[in-house]
This record gives sequence, structure tokens and C-alpha cells, in this order.
Amino acid sequence: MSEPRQVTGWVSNVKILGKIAFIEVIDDLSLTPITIVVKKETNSELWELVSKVKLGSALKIEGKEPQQVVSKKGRELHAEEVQILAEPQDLLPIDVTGKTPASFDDYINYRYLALRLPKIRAVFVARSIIFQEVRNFLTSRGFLEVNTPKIVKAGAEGGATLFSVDYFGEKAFLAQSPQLYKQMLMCGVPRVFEVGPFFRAEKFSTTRHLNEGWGLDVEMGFINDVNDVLSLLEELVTHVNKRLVESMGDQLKSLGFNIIEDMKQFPRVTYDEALKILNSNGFDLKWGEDFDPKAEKFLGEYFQQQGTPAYFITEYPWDSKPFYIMRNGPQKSYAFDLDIRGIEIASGGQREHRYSELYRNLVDKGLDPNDFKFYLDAFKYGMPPHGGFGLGLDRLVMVLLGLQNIREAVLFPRDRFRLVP
Ligand code: ATP
Ligand code: AMO
Repeated sequence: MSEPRQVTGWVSNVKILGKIAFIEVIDDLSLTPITIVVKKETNSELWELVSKVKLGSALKIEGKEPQQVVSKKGRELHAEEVQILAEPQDLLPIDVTGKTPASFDDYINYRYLALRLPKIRAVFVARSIIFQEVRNFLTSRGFLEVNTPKIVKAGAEGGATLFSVDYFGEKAFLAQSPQLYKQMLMCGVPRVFEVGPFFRAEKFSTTRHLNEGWGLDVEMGFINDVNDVLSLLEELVTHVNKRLVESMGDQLKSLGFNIIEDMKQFPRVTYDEALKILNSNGFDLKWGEDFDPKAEKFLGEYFQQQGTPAYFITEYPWDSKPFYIMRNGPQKSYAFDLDIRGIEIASGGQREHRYSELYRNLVDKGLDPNDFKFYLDAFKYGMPPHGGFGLGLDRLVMVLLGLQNIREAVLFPRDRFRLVP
């Protein structure tokens, strides 16, 4: 037996086999419970206590690890002292043994309990690794982590999807993205990133839209062209996935997650080439049209068949992209999307950094340059060529784990019908 040690956690299963009690306890951030063993003959007082312990109780256990572990789950503690810290007052609304599945909604309504289930806990452990690795990668590449306001005066991604806020009598909005701020910062810092929430009043009820999400925004100055941004994004996603697979790939696979073991190189196809692929496969899309979810899904399967789950679509029509994107000739732009498994994960591009061109872009998109004065001003003082992207972190978690619904990747999702918990 080892030195005595302490374990704290919740009872997820109780098995009494004759004179031995096996209490499974979810402790730390482990994805499998630790088995607490109590033998009647060694400690009858303790036996009395644990043989009546209720499922879901919070315990503190002192005990020793045996030399040989019998439990298939791999970790065991022979208890010497058990303290019941809290007991459930009601029947648990979801089965924490995982034997009887709960409804999709109940896993969200009782998320705190669902987190005791290895398959749900795994998602949020993976999410935390993904967020950490995003930060590690970008910091190692010389990016400054910044935080920009979430209550703003102007939207950057189209007026229809803004939540309005009464800001001491003045009309304000919840930020749809840090777009304007991260670009303004390009006039003072060469490379920035932000991990933060964004808000979109979209009335979609899809499996990949939320009304509050977490985004990664990256902006890099002094770029040669948009390919610098594509390469950085490819390296970032490859790094994050690699680290995820290294840290918990085996556990994820054994829990049934359809992970991506190898990202492979990301093909780069232009919008025109993607349109050609789609239209030669039964679609009837006109030049300039955005790819709808059906077309995105088809392209996802097309590239998957070639063994590449992630791919870029570049040179989008300028008309379909926001004012801050740089034009590429009369009709095209330097905007791109990154899709993984047929879902848009990120979009970005090279920006228009020349004041007069940017001013013209605003006018051409029907926007009033006066509303954007604070932003435009930054382009007067030596704004370098720059580009970047916005990446939906909830969507990234979803596709890297092979989840079917973005709500599974978020602790307390906000959609049109969900404001609590
Ligand atoms: P963007 O803001 O760049 O459009 P997005 O990630 O919201 O990004 P997608 O999810 O790839 O875009 O969907 C592409 C577009 O298809 C959406 O912007 C939206 O206009 C439209 N769309 C997607 N799902 C629906 C839906 N259920 N109902 C109506 N429109 C939808
Ligand atoms: P875009 O509007 O494409 O671009 O958003 C960037 C990424 O954010 C994610 N996303 C969403 N995820 C969940 N629910 C939503 N409602 C939602 N809307 C967007 C997607 C999307 O690819 N400023 C630009 C980025 C840039 O050019 O830097 C922007 O916001 O994964």
C-alpha cells in the first residue's frame, strides 16, 4: 500500500458485492472514476456508512492506493476514512451512472450534473485544452493578447444581427466581433489576438449557430499578402488539433468521439474553383452567390474523400464580403473561409488599409462613413498592410470532436429559445 492520500468528489456508482463495497467517485478532472474500496471485516463502522451512501453525494475520502489494482477503471483507493460532505436532497434529474440517457435539453438544463458523466466532461476538458493551445501557439508567434469592448457604438458585420443596449440613454450594441478594434490596433502593435465573446441576434435555429459565442480574432500587420494569414491559420489549427490528440486522443476515441487524427495539408481552392466543383455535381449556383449549408456540406464530403477534412476557399466575390475586405480586381476580393468537415470555422482576409479606398468601400456598401469616424481615423497615421481572421471557437470544438450540435460544445448555450440556465 502507498502513503495515505485524500480524494474528494461525487459518487457516480455504488456496488456492494457481499462484504466489499465499491464506490465509484468522480474526482479531479479525470474522465474515469476512482474506485473506493471498503471491506466490512476491516472497518465495520466505515462499512455502515458507505453501505448507505447515496448516489450523487459529495465525499472526502482518506485512504491508500493498493499495490495491485483490481478495478477495470484503473484507479483504486482502499478507504480508511470517509466523510459525507453533502447528500442529494432530491432524486437526481439525470442518471449519473450514465446507464439511462437523459434528453438533449436535460444535459444542458442540468449541465453541472451532466459534467459528472465522462463523455460530457471530456468535451469541456478538450475545450479547455483547445483554448490553452490557441493562446500558447499565438503567444509563441509574437502575438499580443488583447481585450476589446463588448459594448460598442457600431456593428461591423451587418446591421441585421445586432443586439441593442440602452447605454445611459444612448443607443449601443453588443459586439458582433472585435473587427474594428483589432484593425485599429494594427496602427500601434504588429500582431494581436483576442479570445472573447461575440453576440449575434441571428434568428437561426441551426446546429451551428449561437446567439452568444466565443471567438478567436487574429490580426497581423506588415503582411506580404493574404497567404501569410492562410499559413498562420493552417499552422494554428494543425497545432491545436495535434496537441488535443496527443493529450487525450485515446481517451476521446474510447469514449466514442470521432476525432481527426491527422489534419493533413489544407487545400486552397478559389471561390471559382469551388463553384465549378459544385455545379459539375448537380448544383446550380450563379457566380456571386454565397454557398449555402447544403453546398458547404457537399464540399466537405468532396474534400473528405480526398483525405483532407480542412480546406480554404479563397478569392470570394467582393459583393458578398464586408467593407473592410480588400478588393482583388473589379469583382473579387482577398477574403477567404476555412471549412472543416463541411462547416465554416473561420473567415478572414487581407484588409483595405488605404484610407481613401476604405472610405469608398464603406460608401459602396451603403454605410455612412461618419458612423465609423473613430475607426477610419486610425487609417490616417501609417496603417500597414494587414490581414486576419475570426474563428468560431465553439465551432472548432464541435468539429474537432465530431459533435453534431454546437450546443454540445458550450456549457450554457445561448440560442433564441434559451436564456436560462
Ligand atoms: P457568416 O457570418 O460569414 O455568414 P456563418 O458562419 O454564419 O458566417 P454559415 O453558418 O456557414 O455562415 O452559413 C452561411 C450562411 O447561410 C449564413 O450566414 C446564413 O446567411 C445562411 N444560413 C445558414 N443557416 C441558415 C438557416 N437555418 N436559415 C437561414 N439562413 C441560414
Ligand atoms: P464571421 O461573421 O464569418 O467573420 O465570423 C467568424 C466566425 O465566427 C463563427 N460564427 C459563429 N459561430 C456560432 N454562432 C454564430 N452565430 C456565429 N457567427 C459566426 C464562425 C465564423 O466563421 N470579422 C469577421 C472575421 C474577420 O474577417 O476577421 C467575422 O466576424 O465560425
